Amino acid sequence: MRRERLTTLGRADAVGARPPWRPRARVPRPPLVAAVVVLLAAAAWAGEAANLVANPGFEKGDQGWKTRFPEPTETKYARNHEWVGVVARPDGGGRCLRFGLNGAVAASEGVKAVTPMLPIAAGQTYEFGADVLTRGPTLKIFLEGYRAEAGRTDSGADQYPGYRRCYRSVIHVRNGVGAWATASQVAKIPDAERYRPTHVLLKLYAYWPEGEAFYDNAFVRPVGEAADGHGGQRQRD
Ligand SMILES: [Ca+2]
Repeated sequence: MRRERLTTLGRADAVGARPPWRPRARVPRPPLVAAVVVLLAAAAWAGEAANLVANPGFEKGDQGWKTRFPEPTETKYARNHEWVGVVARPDGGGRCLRFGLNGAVAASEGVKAVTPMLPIAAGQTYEFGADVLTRGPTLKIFLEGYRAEAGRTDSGADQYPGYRRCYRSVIHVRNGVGAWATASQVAKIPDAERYRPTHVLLKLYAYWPEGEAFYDNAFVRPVGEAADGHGGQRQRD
């Protein structure tokens, strides 16, 4: 009895009959869905391509990140790399940067990881930041701007041969305590030529109090033509 009923229904479908509960006139969905999928894919591609930071999620370990500071002017950070590691994310899902700060380090120089020089375009506004998680230490994220300038030979302590530091924007991270959060800020890149950086560095930093802190998915990306931003300051040196 039951089998016969199912067979009958199947045959009805096969010849195109519609069950009464299915609306007859319906907007065809596949093209719409396809368009949305294409848009999402394009957005994902654009976002990934736009990030100036290489290895932003630490899936390649600390490749592309400076954690060792052997320069004579960086003696405070001579052991910096000992407090930095790339570990499995505490919540799973890939790897992340871990800072482990003891009391002495937390109370003095803190711990940092820095990108290489990232060339930026004039007339663009940039947003920067990272996913953050702290179990104690205070976090700060710096976007530091430099201009190529021949004759500069200083090295270490945020100085790089061939560059003059001319700009800095800081995120005083207040979220990410005990749970992952995203900290980000739009940097108002100066227009005046003297202060306009040709390159930026992203610096992830942690200090007092002691404990461990994590960074993942760091980014510096253009978000449009130069407009109102905040959080930046011109800097002389
Ligand atoms: Ca990651």
